[in-house]
Amino acid sequence: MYKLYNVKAWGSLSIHLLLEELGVPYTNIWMTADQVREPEYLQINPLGMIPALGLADGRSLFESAAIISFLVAAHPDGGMSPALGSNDYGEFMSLLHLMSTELYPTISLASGNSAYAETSAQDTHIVATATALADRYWQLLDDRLAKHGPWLMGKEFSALDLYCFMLSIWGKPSEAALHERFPRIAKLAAAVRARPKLKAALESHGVVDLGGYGG
Ligand SMILES: N[C@@H](CCC(=O)N[C@@H](CS)C(=O)NCC(=O)O)C(=O)O
Repeated sequence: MYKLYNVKAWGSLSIHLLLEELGVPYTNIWMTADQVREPEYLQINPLGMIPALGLADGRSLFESAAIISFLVAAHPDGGMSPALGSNDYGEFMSLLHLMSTELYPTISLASGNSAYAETSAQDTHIVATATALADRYWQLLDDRLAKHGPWLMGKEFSALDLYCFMLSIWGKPSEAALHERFPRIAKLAAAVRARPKLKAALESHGVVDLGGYGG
């Protein structure tokens, strides 16, 4: 059985929602920020970050996009990605990596979160650059939804939409402000929130309502 190392409204939210959509059994391990920063947790995720996914053989996976790629491949009948190896899957991977390697760090830098806190606090130029880059990526995603929506993979809901939702709740200066500027992201977030399978998990992270994360 999987073990999900989980902090409320942190990067594990997307994995938590994906496990719920897939309907696979897992043990949920709620962590505090302090526990994540304990040296013992480095055995689970050497980066000292959330998320991490423990496997039945004792190993653990880290990096959110890697965990998502693993889960959709390990549970291909779960319907949370296009068919593995198809061109659509290639497109799915491009968008997943755009969000995880470009958008996620720019959001973290712009908000001074996590490993970036010191850099962001010291360098206002970096914060401005990260904010502008994040806007550019949000626009790209919003434009794609306008053209090919309602979901990032068109008519097919997928793990990408859960990931995009997670990033959107961290919108600055608030989630509502992000929604005003990017209306298709707002629509996607509302549609994710309306999915019956996700009700309990969304409640447990305190993100049922717009701005639940504090923005
Ligand atoms: N590249 C990592 C980024 C994960 C990340 O930034 N996680 C943040 C929470 S959203 C974290 O665990 N920060 C550790 C801390 O603030 O101590 C991934 O995609 O998994």
